[in-house]
Order: sequence, then structure tokens, then C-alpha cells
Amino acid sequence: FLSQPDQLGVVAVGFSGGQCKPGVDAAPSALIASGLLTQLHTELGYNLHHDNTVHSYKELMPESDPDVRGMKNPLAVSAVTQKLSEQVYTHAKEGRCVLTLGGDHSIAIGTVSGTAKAIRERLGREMAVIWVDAHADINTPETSESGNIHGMPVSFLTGLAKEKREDIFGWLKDEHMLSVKKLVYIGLRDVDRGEKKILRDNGICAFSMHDIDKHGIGRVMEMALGYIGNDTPIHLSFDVDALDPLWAPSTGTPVRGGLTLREGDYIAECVHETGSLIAVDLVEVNPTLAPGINDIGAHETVRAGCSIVRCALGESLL
Ligand code: HAR
Ligand code: MN
Ligand code: MN
Ligand code: MN
Repeated sequence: FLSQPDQLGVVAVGFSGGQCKPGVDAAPSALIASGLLTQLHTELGYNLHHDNTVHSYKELMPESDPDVRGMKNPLAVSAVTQKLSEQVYTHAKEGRCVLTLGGDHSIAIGTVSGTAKAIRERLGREMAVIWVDAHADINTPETSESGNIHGMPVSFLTGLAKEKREDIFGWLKDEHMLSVKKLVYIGLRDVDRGEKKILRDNGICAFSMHDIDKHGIGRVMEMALGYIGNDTPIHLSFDVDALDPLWAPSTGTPVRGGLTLREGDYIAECVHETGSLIAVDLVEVNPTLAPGINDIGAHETVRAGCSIVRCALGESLL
């Protein structure tokens, strides 16, 4: 009932402006070239709604884009995510599950705001977000040490950060917002001091790598899904750097001590099993950062990303 189960909207977002390393914009093409969309159609049986375009949003790029409140590329990130929000909304409003291939994680400002609005309109419900990441991405412009907006999307989506300027995320309205009570993190292990305070002060539900070591991924998923509750629409935002660099080395900010590929797949499978999945983001694959010989790192990272997406969309269903 949450969505038309076999209809999948796909948005390919070749955008890297939320951080400083080029190459993450090449991920959608690499994921698609490795056969991901074909598999979703022929093996998992989805009817794909895709414009066969990797969007770079060149027409939206400003001539100049000076820092605002320390944020880098604020006009570009705002314009791209505003457009993406409409693209995702259009799919979700039709009841399609939405797959977004990023791109850096700043694009979640567009994806989450788009699904949140569509779910409110279609079902009169608030959705939940499961944010799988080594990082919390909940800096405000003021707490961020880097100024990279991919470290801030959650603060704008929850209203913890606000900006009046319409052209710098002021387009985010109440209907786009995510409640801090409907947010669950999994995989955290590199959280800034200011972010830890934000997580504590707002009582945000977070399962770090420590919690996964302590309880095991099975119990952590029970607790995470128990917190969200049955029948709540779920948007899964999966940053590939949640995986250990052994499995996903080609990413801008790798952090050791992460999830195994099987743990990542398991998270995605559990979310699929709920029947409440309404959207998946896969972000931060950077095929140009390729440690090892013959681009093996990039190849493995793309493969890992494809596996996560297929699991979220039901590949392991027996
Ligand atoms: N917390 C740091 C910052 O705000 C690093 C954020 C990092 N990177 C990501 N996002 N890949 O998950 O800049
Ligand atoms: Mn067909
Ligand atoms: Mn992230
Ligand atoms: Mn991350």
C-alpha cells in the first residue's frame, strides 16, 4: 500500500559540489555501466521510470558561488538539491519507490525533502530515514570545520540548520522536513564533537560501530526497526563509506573499522523485508579514487554499491 511495489523511479545525479574531491559525479555512470539498472529490470522485475540521463545540472551552476556562513558552493548545492527534490517528488507522488544514484551525500537534501513531501501528500504520514554512514552529516554551517555541505544535509532536513535565503536552502519548507524523532543512524564511527552534542541534545537514535560490535547487526536492526515502528514509510540513505574501506575503498572520506559487505547487505535486506521502503539513495562512490592496481578499488566499490541497492530492492528474497 505504501507504493506500487514493482514501479521504480530512478534518478542519476552526477554531482560533487557538496565536497571538494572531483570524481564522485562519475559514480552513476559507473554503477549503470556495471549493469545495475538492467539487473533491477530483468532479474528483480522492476518497471523502471528513468530518463536515461545522468544529470549534471550544468544549467543550474552559478557564475560565482562565494562561501556563505562558511558553506562551500552554497548556491550550486541549493539549486541542484531543489531541482532533485522535485524529480524525486514526482516519482514518489506516483507511488513509485525512488532510487537515487549519487553523487555526494549533500544530494540527500533533495531526495529526503522530495519523498517527505510526497508521503505527506499521498498518505498523510511522516516517513522515517535510516542513514547508514560512517559520518552523521548533521553539522550546521556553524559547527562544520570543513564547510563541505555533504557533512550538513541532516541538519538542514531536520530544521536544526536554517537559512532564510531562498537560493540557499530557504526553499525547504515544512512539508519537506524530517523529524529528528524519525531518524536512525547505523554505522557511525567518525562523528565531530559538535555533531555529538547535536545527537545528544536532540535524543537522536544512533547505532555506532561500537553498538554493532556489542549486539551484532541482527539485534541492531531489530532495535532500529523497532524504534521506527511498523508501517512507517522508510527512506534508506546509504553512504558507501559506511562499509569498511576493505570493501569500499573508492570514496572521498574512508574510515577504517566499518561494516563488512555482508553487514551492509543485511541492513538493506532488513529494510526491504519491512515492505515499507519508499526510497533508496546510494552516495559517495568515487570511482576516480582507486587504490590498488588496475582500478581494482573502484571496481570493488562499484560492485559493493550495486549489491547494497539490489539487496534493498529485494534480490535476496527467497
Ligand atoms: N564531519 C566531516 C565534515 O563535516 C566529514 C563529513 C564527511 N563525509 C562524508 N559524509 N562522506 O558522510 O566535513
Ligand atoms: Mn521493460
Ligand atoms: Mn554521508
Ligand atoms: Mn560518510
